[in-house]
Amino acid sequence: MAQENLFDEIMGEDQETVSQVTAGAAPAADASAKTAAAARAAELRHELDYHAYRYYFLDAPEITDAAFDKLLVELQEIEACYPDLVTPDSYTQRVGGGFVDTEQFAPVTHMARMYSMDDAMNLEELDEWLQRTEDALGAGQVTYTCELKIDGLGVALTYRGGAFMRAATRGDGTTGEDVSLNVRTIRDVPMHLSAAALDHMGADRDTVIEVRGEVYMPKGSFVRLNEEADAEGRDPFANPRNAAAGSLRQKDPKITARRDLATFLYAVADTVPLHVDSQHAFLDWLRQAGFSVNPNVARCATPAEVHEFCAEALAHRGDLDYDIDGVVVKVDSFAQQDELGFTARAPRWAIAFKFPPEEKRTALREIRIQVGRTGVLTPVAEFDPVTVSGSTIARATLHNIDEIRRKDVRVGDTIVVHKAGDVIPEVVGPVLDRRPEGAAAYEMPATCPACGAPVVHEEGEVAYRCVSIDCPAQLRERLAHWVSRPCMDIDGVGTELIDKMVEAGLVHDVADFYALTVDAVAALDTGRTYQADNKRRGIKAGDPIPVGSTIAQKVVDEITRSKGQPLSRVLFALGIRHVGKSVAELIAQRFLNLPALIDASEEDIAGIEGIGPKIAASVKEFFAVPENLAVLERLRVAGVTLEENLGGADAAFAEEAGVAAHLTEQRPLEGLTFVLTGSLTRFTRSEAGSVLKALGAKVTGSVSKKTSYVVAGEKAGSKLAKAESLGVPVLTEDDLAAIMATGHVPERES
Ligand code: 3BA
Repeated sequence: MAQENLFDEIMGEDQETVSQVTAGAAPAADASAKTAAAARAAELRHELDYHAYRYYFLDAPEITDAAFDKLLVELQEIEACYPDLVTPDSYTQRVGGGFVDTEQFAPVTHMARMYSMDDAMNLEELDEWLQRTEDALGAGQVTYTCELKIDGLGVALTYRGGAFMRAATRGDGTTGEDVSLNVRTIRDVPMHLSAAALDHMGADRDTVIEVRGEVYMPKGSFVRLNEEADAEGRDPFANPRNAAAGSLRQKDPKITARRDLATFLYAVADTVPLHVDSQHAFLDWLRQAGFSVNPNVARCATPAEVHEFCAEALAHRGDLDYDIDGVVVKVDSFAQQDELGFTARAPRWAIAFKFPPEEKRTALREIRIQVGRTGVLTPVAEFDPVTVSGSTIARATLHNIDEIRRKDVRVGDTIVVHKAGDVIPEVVGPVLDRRPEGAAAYEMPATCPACGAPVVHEEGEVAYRCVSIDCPAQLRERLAHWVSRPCMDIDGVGTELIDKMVEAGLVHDVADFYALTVDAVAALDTGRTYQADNKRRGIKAGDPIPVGSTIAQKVVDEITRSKGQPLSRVLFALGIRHVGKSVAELIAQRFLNLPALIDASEEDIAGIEGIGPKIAASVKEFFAVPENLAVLERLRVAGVTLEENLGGADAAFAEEAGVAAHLTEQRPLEGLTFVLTGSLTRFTRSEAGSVLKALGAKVTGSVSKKTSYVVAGEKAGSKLAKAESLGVPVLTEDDLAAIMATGHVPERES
């Protein structure tokens, strides 16, 4: 269908080109020309709205794509000449920035609270709610509106005088995030509400309404998006809901525009001005106004009819092109809704009947053992691929032997799988009456499947461990952890390449990454082979394909770049037991550099707020191992930053703090060492530290003879005293501000 591309074209780059070409015409305009332009712009907007409405809602376009485009280009040209004629609701603004009232992702307070809904997890709980409702309002006196529960993201759309003004996520129900720029690109969101619907509510140009609903990604679009991700080597989304969330959170609305999101609306902040008296009449009003409203709605006069609707919905769940996770049952009459009112978190007049998570049967082929970076053996169920809740799964962790025994799953079993929280693949259990004869209970291996070393199972612990120090599987996981995004963030080095590096004997520990040469990486084979001969290059089909110098150069560049990562990331990347990302940050912020941390006592470490004795002991233990210290020394020699708060983040922060770019380039404080103490009023110590480092200074935690300056804020204590006793010059916060402005430490007559 040709028209499918209609809005893609509108949302392409062309729009900016048009504005640039015509922008120069503005000064020539006089007042009467502007009045005429304004009138024409209004006319064009009206026409565009009308044709978009015919196209999207009536599915009966009257004009061709090209004709629509022509109208749009004309409007764009007018708006380019008279930027103040641009309105946020203009169809020309479906992509792009520069809006008056909206700032992407800024907090938005909803007109009225967006409540939650109480859940009924099974039919019994649904019946309890129905019973309670009938008791309160009179048996047989209640009509219910049943809606499908769309598994999307709650949003609120605000219109002023019938024109789109803003969109926000639900957030915590009181405050959400401004997602106007992204929502504007969703094709079924009307930029103007129909005149009929506005008339019905007696709206004038100042009337504000806030309608609510769900943004979702159709399953088909989700599958296409993931195929694309696969082809481009990006991580796929786990499910349509995550894909929709990711798309809505895009910084670049052009990307959102290509994501094919859609909406269903079902609520409003304030029903009073609408002149409707029931949920079903309200849904009609929404439809008339131009919103997408889910067509699968039923009015049910009895609890039995509600049951029937739920059964139907469950049966047809798989036929829909969007995910649903239940049915929402609402008391239809607004008067009766008012009678029931709200609890602290949810209306009493509505209930979400949640479907049990979708389950599938499949065959358990193998229980494979994964060796983690600390040597823990984790059993993983490998089963025939099945599609569950919109995506294909083929494996799920079984966590540990206790879990396997509890579930009693055996290789060869027919098993039931589902997605926990609709996301994480999980084995529910075996289908016992289909168990093949002779299927044996699973036992953990006695030796490590990766290195053959004996497996240790400590009394009272569930974990089985490979304690070999040169287990290749542990090494691989440790190396993979080192390069991962939250650690050293070395892009382009994945487990496959790591395996090749280890196999080739290039990498035995994390420090070896920093000795890799482009030539050595380029010569590694990718594990793939050439499909055809290439005489000129002396290649025969079946020859292994090497990594090649282009990719090798990128890999080496990335590794070099990672030397600038701060100490906190290094600490996390080292894989010290009990040291996760946030613990690593606390430690790094306290000691600021590695020597200080190595020198620290267990008590010093345990003295950090948020860090207990178990962690402190583990850290000390790590630094007590000579091999670990040797690796750290090699990292230092290679040039890895073993200090906190260095690198790009500092320059970025300095820029934000108003430090001139040429200063961060010149690094005028190179060679100077600063210590910050006491509390500053204009910035935090860590912010001030960032700026000083961006200017080339070293910032440390303790005062010594080598300290060039101490910056003392309010309530500076022992460090100030020490500076004075050593004769280290002391600066004030004002001096710091002067340094930020000039790059120089102010001269002082003493
Ligand atoms: N109806 C979600 N809340 C819904 C208006 C109430 C409500 C929902 C609904 C509170 C769906 C909670 C978040 C929220 C707008 C508050 C629906 C769906 N009705 N059909 C009763 O399809 N997911 N969610 N959204 N206000």
